[in-house]
Amino acid sequence: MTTAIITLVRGDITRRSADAIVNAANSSLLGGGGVDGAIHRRGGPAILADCRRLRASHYGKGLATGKAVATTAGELDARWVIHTVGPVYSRDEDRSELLTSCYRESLRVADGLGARTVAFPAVSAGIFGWPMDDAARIAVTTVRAAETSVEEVTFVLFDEAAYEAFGRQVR
Ligand code: AR6
Repeated sequence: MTTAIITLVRGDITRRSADAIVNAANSSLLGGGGVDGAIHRRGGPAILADCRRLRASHYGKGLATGKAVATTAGELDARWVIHTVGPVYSRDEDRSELLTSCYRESLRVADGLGARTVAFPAVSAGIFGWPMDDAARIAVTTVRAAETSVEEVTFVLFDEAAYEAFGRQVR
């Protein structure tokens, strides 16, 4: 176990090749908008079928915020999708520990699978409303500190503002 190299790219995570692609899911695991919708659209029905099996077995109540679980990657150029549920941003309550947990738990799942390359989106920084600069700080700090067998973590940032926010953290 060591630490992973961090790289940043701008683009669509569903077009990336990696051992594992992380999905910013919701607790239902049954799909949604944003990157979740894109992953299920491009990955095809095998991912949803796996998610339904998880709901029918160990995850009857869904996946808790801050946790992560893997499924097939379907038609994506990856072996696994790791679904993690980010916290909804709140001005009144500090939920950063839950966002930290998403990155830590996703890497723990990746280690269990033997994944060497993992691609992450900016979890919680879209529909869930987390301010991008803070989301980037938590993402980069957590991955930097993680003891993992994953060799390379790529943050795949959808737009220029996200790419720049992550860029400020890795400099
Ligand atoms: N590739 C990379 N990044 C993307 C892509 C893509 N194809 N599409 C969007 N993003 P979001 P959240 C960026 O909303 O905030 C869903 O309904 C996006 O610009 O996907 O964690 C789930 O089911 C933003 O920077 O995830 C949940 O209900 C980042 O990915 C909820 O949204 C995360 O935005 C999760 O919200």
